Amino acid sequence: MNKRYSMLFTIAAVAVVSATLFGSTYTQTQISGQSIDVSQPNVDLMQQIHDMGGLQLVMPQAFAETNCGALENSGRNVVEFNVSGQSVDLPIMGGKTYHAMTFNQQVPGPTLRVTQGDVVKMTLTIPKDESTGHGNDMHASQMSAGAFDSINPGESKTYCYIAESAGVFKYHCSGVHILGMDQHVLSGMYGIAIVDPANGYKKLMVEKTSGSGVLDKKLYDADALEFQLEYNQLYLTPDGNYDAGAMFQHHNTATVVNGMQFGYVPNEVHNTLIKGDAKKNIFVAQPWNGLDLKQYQSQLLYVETGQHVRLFIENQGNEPLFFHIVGEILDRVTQGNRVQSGATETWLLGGSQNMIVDLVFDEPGVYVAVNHDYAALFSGAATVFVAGDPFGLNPRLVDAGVIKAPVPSYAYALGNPSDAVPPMGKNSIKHPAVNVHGLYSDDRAAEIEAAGAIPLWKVVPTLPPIK
Ligand SMILES: [Cu+2]
Repeated sequence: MNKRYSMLFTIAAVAVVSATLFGSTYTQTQISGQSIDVSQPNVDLMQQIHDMGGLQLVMPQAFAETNCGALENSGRNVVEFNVSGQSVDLPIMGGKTYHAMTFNQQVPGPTLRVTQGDVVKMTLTIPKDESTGHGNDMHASQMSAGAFDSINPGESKTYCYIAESAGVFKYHCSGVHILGMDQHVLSGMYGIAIVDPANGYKKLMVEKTSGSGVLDKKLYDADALEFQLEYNQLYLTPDGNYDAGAMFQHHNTATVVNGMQFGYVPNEVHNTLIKGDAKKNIFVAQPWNGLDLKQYQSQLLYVETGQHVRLFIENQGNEPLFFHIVGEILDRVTQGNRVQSGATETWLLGGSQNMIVDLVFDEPGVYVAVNHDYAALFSGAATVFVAGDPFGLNPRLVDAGVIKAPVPSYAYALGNPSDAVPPMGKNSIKHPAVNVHGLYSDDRAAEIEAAGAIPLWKVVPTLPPIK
């Protein structure tokens, strides 16, 4: 913040106003037409501006502090968010790896979840052996990446802000003094912060006509089963390095959802359950098929029919996202905390845009969430939701002892993938089980497992055979 004092502003009208912000004097300028050196604020200057008709500005408390000071002791709930900038090699479709840059050895980075009004205390640490510096820009913080700047290997930097506005917000590496930001973000250094509204989420009203054609309004409780989906692209050379030339031409190598192409499609377990043969693929693309792929084996997203489902969606990439779910209608689309649409088929998100989709899957079935741009869809943006028990597996799962009684979704038997499940928030329904899935390094996968997610590659071979 002190930088603001030392800058010579060419200003046009008026208002340099001092306000007391956390015990320090803060100066704000507006444009008017004369030069004032605000590095030397004094009473005469303030009086002069006041006489010119200066405006009284009240700065939002959300203004971030690079030295946490008063914000940390403001009496608000303080949520610590510690991330580490680390380059690691991670797999891509086709059996190769690429040189990923990550927060905490995972792509996307960990999701921060807070309630509107909380103070976020964010610390970025760069290990000594990391090959490059990194920066940070959290869009929820209302602080520019330039103010955070970047830090070098072996260093750590903390800042605090109040999560003032509800919604979904991107965070990302800002490169080294902003340079290389594209490379760092498109190589994996991105994530989201979910800021729950202070008063919680709203109930969901779904209007449909019943069989007789009568308008049927159904109100669902605000509590919902939640998922997070982050869309991005990879621009890679054949040896797995970032290809800036390809990026400038918007010529991507892959479209990824939560870091992986086709990360949420059936795998050999589903093939076995449905076709009785692990090798008989039941979906057009099953690239991550096999228990030997451990945390990278594709997993499906399971929901119950008639359940309020909430999706937090961020376009982290360079290309538009035409979000559509085949066979479904998006019952409500919210951006920030304002409803944008209801009963809509597809919603468009540009780069660094987000939305919250609320919907209810009425009928048992398989529903594919896609980027309705065919290039994106066919290069990775197909995400399969399974609602209810469309394959009639309940009796067989009960017979085999996998579950004790019929269940309303396969999540009770197989769990939902950890990288698609955000941290619990104000109106979250707990998932019946969570399995280890994601573009995690082995070390990170072990941490996710230690936190309670089930490693299916270890558990599935121990299950009794399902006939
Ligand atoms: Cu970086």
